[in-house]
Amino acid sequence: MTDKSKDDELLREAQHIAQMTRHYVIANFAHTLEEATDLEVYQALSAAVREKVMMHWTATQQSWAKARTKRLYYFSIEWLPGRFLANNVFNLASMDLITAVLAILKRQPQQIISQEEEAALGNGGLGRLASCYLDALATHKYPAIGYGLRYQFGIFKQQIRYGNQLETCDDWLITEQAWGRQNDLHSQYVKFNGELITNLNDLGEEIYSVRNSDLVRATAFEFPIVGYCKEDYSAVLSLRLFSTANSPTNFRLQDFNAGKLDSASELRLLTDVLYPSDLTITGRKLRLYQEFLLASAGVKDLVREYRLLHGDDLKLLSDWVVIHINDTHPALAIPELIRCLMKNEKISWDQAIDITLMCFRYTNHTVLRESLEEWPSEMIQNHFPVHARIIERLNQTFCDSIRKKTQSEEMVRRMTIITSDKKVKMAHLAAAYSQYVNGVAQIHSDILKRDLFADFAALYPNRFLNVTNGVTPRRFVAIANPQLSQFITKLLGSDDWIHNLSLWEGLKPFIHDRAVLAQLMEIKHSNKQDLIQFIHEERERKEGMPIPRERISDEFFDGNALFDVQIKRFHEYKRQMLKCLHLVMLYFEIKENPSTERIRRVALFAGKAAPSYYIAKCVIRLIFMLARKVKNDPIVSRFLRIIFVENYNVTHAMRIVPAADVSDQISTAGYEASGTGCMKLAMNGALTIGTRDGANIEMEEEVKRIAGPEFWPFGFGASADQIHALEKSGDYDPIHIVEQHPLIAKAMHALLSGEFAENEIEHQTLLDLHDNLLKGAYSSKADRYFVLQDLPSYYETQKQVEKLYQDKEKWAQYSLCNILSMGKFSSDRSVKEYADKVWQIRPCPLDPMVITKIDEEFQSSNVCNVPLSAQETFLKKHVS
Ligand code: 26V
Repeated sequence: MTDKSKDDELLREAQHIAQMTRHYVIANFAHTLEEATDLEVYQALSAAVREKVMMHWTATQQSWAKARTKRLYYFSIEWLPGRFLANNVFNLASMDLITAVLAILKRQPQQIISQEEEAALGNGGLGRLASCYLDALATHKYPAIGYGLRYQFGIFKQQIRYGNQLETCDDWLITEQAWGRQNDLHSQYVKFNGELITNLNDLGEEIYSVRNSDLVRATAFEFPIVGYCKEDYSAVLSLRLFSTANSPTNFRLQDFNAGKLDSASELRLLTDVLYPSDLTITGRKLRLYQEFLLASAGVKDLVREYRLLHGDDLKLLSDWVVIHINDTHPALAIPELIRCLMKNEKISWDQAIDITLMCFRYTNHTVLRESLEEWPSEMIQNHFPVHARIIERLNQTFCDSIRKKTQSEEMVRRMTIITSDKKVKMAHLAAAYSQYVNGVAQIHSDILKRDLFADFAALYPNRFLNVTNGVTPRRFVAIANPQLSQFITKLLGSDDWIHNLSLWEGLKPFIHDRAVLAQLMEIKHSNKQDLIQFIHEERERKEGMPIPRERISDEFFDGNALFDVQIKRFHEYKRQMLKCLHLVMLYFEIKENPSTERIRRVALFAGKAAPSYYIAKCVIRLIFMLARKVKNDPIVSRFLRIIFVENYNVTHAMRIVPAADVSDQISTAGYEASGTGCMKLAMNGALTIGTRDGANIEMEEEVKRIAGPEFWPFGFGASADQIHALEKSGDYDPIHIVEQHPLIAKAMHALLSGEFAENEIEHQTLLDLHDNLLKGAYSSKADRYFVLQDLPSYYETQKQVEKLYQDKEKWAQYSLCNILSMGKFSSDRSVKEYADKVWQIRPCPLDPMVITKIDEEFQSSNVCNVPLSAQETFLKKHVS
């Protein structure tokens, strides 16, 4: 197609969607377009786009049913899909379409798109990864379904008041939902509580059921996940989220009548809140209920779907079904599947175990001991007696097999699913009954085999794999950074990279092209301006009054500075504290030598701390104090600014990432399983200052392999092995480091003296941070995460950063070399690896006959199908 006819087609489609939008504004809101609010236009436009999505969705589901292919069921208790409208339009057509539609409707695209509350149904990396994978699965037409929970309140909204993190409710459902809709075909009843009943089946084996249980209705809501596809029909997958909120069945009227209000609503509230922590959850009944709800409703739904497609013989389940559990949170799906299988009289215990083992796969996402789930078996017994009994038997069977294999009681003791103090180790349950177990970066997978699953790996060496994480280049490059995308497309002569990121290597010939490098820096500068604009708008919205743009712009040196960003959850192991101490050191350095030539730097932080994580909240408060100090200092503020962007979420990431020059990936080596922000930032041209941890290691390998060794210049700090050795020896003494480095001593002393504090509470915060590093708090050791150990080398490496940044052209060259080496970190590569090595599933194209039939049926009944001649008249009138 020529450019001209492409443009014509785009305009025609834009006109059609604009027409539908007008129609929906009147039909749904009783407003004409002129009267309609931005929210109404957003809703109506979503409804119009949704029609096309629905056609593709129908075509996908019918094609896959017809082809009878094996399907992936991806269970995750967290999902972070981000806003849908723009993503769906981009993946179906192009961003230009939305721009054209809104030009016809005379509305500002950003104003309309930002009406959508993002579905923030996760804490961080694990939830966002699941969403990146669903995007890639859809793009490459893999038959897959996502299961999760539809929390009424997602992760809390974060506000910073005088340095305090305040958490408020994320009421994302307050407006009518444009994308997620109830679909009762998939709703399920799930049984909680009650008494165990044991019977024998036809084979004379025990089967279990329950009496006097609570019947809970899990209502299914479905979100369409649209794959990227330009030439053809996009595949559209379902993200199926269960909720207990809407069903009247879940209300206990008798309890209400007896005045027991809490108990009356208990079941309706199960899916009210996402647990806002990725640390420990000790003995929270509600959390266990949520996990069970997801596991049971999901398994029941997939078994129902299987019967529909393949009949009642569940022995063949693993030919058609693969179940992935994203961390251990959905691991109760294992006993739930056993229960479903054994209900069928012809399946024995041993067969049920074989089938289950063939169906399940498990990804581990953390080595932090406190994040590994253990549930008291008494709790499982009290609420899920059938599953408790099945887990007991699973443990028995598993321990017997270990005993047989090793003749070692010690091995049995170490590998048992139920410990001697009666805790169920969910990681052991998942590892014992999954065909494959994987970590999320090579180093993490190695550590799993060495530590957490050492015994398992010794006995089942083929079970353990690595699949390094990846992120979607659609959302995080093509949509978030349109200028860079267009530039890359122009250089490569094609936009195929959007679904095949390895093509980026083709940018190599440009690394010495001065015009290209200059343009790359211009794009970065323009993205910084966009970020400033965005923050300005957010700030105005928050304060409810106009703020002079210059004031915000000035906080960012008008974008004429190095943007050094650390954006991620606040955790001690992620070491935001390390970056803070570096900023304190810079502060003193500048104060002492104000006349030294140096670069200007904006240090930008964003991220949430778990509400109960005291030290993490102290670090946020420290950032607030430092930002204030620097801003008010006439000398230091000439070179340094510190910014905290509140309420970090997917939408914010999409704004900050394209503007970053430096990406801080500074975890204690061995602790960050992979990290994914590191990939997004590097794809958008930021240079990584990072420890040799998680995916950083593989990013380094790729940059060195593809671009050359000099292009990964800012690695620093102790390796995972060195940290491991320090931990084992117990020799680490942070005070020794302070004594050796006068500037570090000065920074630490500033915490003690309260130099950055303006009141007693602030001073106490600084003291607590100081003591956490030098004395240790509660039962933990001083500086558990080796912040001071790596500070000198971070400080030196940041000097290298400053030096390189002085040579803008060279910096641009490094940036381009990093970009072009990131092909491996696309979620498309990860998903293909999973499909081949872990899931054994294949892409399944949409069936042309199905498409034709749906197209015809849809077009013949489409009320907004305006005749071509009328379209053209309309076009002439409205688009100049
Ligand atoms: C643990 C728990 C414990 C119980 C309470 C609720 C809860 C919620 C989540 C978690 C596990 C969080 C694990 C996680 O998010 N890990 C991150 O996964 C990313 C994707 O693989 C990876 O890039 C990050 O390095 C890893 O920290």
